[in-house]
Amino acid sequence: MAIQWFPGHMNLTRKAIEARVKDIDVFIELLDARLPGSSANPMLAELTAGRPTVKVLNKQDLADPERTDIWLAHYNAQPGTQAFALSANPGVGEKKPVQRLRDSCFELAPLRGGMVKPMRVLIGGVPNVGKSTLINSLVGRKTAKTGDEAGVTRHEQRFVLADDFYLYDTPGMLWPRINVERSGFNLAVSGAVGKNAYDEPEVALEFLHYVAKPYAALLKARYKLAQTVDEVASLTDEQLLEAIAGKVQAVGKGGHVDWQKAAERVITDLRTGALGRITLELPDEFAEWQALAVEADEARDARKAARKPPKKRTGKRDRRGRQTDDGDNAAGPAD
Ligand SMILES: Nc1nc2c(ncn2[C@@H]2O[C@H](COP(=O)(O)OP(=O)(O)OP(=O)(O)O)[C@@H](O)[C@H]2O)c(=O)[nH]1
Ligand SMILES: [Mg+2]
Repeated sequence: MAIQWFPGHMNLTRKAIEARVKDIDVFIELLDARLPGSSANPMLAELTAGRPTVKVLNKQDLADPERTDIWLAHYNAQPGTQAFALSANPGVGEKKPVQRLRDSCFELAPLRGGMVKPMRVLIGGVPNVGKSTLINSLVGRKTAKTGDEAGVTRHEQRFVLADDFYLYDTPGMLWPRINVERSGFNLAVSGAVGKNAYDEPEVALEFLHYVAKPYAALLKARYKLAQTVDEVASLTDEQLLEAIAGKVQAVGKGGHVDWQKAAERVITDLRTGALGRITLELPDEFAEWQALAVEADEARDARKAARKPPKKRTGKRDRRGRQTDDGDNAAGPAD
């Protein structure tokens, strides 16, 4: 089942951003460095089209550094886009990259600054990606509410970084139909989707399906699995979750596997970084998933169109009372 989560407050956020965007000088799009493709919200891109944009790959401390470089090269190659990676969480990252973000805003909007033309920056992104944390780091104190769950910020809020520099924090937003199925799973496992909108075992299995090959060594190390790295890489998703369950006290006396408990453990270990630095997608892979999703959508639309009932007769009659519909009977009897 594809994962979808677009509660009412996200629709309100969409409207609030739409109204605000004309008064904005720079848009900072916060992406999750572990899923830099899937966490890019197409609806936000549409709403902020034409605005100078900085793409920030946040939570870089949790992401695979080699893959982060690949994603940065990918985004920096796009015209009019500046991208860099950082950790908004001051406990984890360095302060410097956060300060650099300020400079980037002035580079992108050089005519702003001073009391008359203050710099106005909107920070947006999917839920739980670290928007409010970044605001706190930029302002230098804990002023915006943050929390380790999706949907902490509920309303747009303005923060004053300096007399001539305003920041707008926005609630995390997804989009009404996530058509790339793997994006839904990656968003869910990262913590961007509300808890009730997905099934933990399904999300954990999909996660293991992806990471088993590139990150088998991390899985083996974290769960002290008996199998060799190669064996771990070739287990099925269920076998792998079962092997993990055996190591995290998620197997009952009769050998009954507690899939929910094992899944929750795997998900938490990814979110906290206990599993190691993992990135769930590469630019080429993501492009492929998108292309497949477009194909699937087209096939779906074609099936829908084919199911449409045949055109009804219009029931119009000419002056002599004969049927004039343009369907099968259009020829009608000759005089
Ligand atoms: N490891 C790590 N954790 C981070 C980083 N940035 C934010 N976090 C954590 O991510 C969680 C979410 O942070 P928030 O700032 O509340 O996220 P948000 O984007 O404002 O979330 P919503 O308001 O729900 O949309 C918190 O537990 C933060 O401590 C980071 O760079 N690294
Ligand atoms: Mg927030």
